[in-house]
Amino acid sequence: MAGARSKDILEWPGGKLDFSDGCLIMGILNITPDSFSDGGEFLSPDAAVQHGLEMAGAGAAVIDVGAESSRPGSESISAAEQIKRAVGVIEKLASQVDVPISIDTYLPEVAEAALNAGASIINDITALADERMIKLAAERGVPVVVMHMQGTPATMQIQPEYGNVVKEVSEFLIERAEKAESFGVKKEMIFIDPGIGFGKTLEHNLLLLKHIDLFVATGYRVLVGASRKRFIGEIIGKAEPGQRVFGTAAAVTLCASAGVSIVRVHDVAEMSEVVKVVNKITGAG
Ligand code: HH2
Repeated sequence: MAGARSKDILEWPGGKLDFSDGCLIMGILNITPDSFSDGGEFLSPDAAVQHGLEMAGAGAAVIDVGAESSRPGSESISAAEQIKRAVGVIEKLASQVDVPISIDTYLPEVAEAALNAGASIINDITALADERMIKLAAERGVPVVVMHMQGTPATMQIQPEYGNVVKEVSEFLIERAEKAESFGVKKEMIFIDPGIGFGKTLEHNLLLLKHIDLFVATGYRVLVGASRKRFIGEIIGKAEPGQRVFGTAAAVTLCASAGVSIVRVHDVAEMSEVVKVVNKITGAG
């Protein structure tokens, strides 16, 4: 029997994503000395490009390049330094892979340099707080990820508080998404992301994931980044991020079955298999 899904292809200048089979994988490429899980592993440009190629080969539909860690307690680094770390890697990667590359930054200067180097998606953990970022996304016609965070990475885990976390986060994301639309970003180019671990306690993260279907029901595509995060370690008693792969698989399964469009992960080969099986099950009939 043929699958129940219809064709669902997102195309823009410089890229294309095919959601017809369901959820897709975004592979994380951190060119940083201090990321919480893989800091320092891919700081050399050659190692970073190699890892990007491996992730594309292992099933990543998007490669997300980040040049600044946003782990709890991290400090920001300059646009010039981020550009120095990211641009050469993006240029090389873009010439060798046919999957789109996203740039994980909230600085318009970094996003623009990355787009000029061959990236074609903007992943903004500050939900387009800087209007120049919205204008850039509108001008270039590229997809944007609009992520929720309470506070800043330096302070966000000190004492996160919400009345109703699901309601507050989804209302915030809809407001930011609508603002982007008012600047000319097309609705189908906007991905909303509840920002797992960004100013959230364990309970907040659990509620956001439990009710992730409500985010899907907004009509915006949804992206979730739960990979190897601390809340998983708290549940399974694993302090080492690399030991949180099965815990990540549980969160990925839940997201993919709830209709999330993209999961952002470190373990691309493993999560590709997880998502393939979930997509087959949800698309059956
Ligand atoms: N999480 C991290 C970074 N960027 N972007 C989106 N859209 N959603 C996320 O959940 C998200 C993100 C943090 O994870 P990681 O990149 O592995 O670590 P670090 O920030 O320490 O580099």
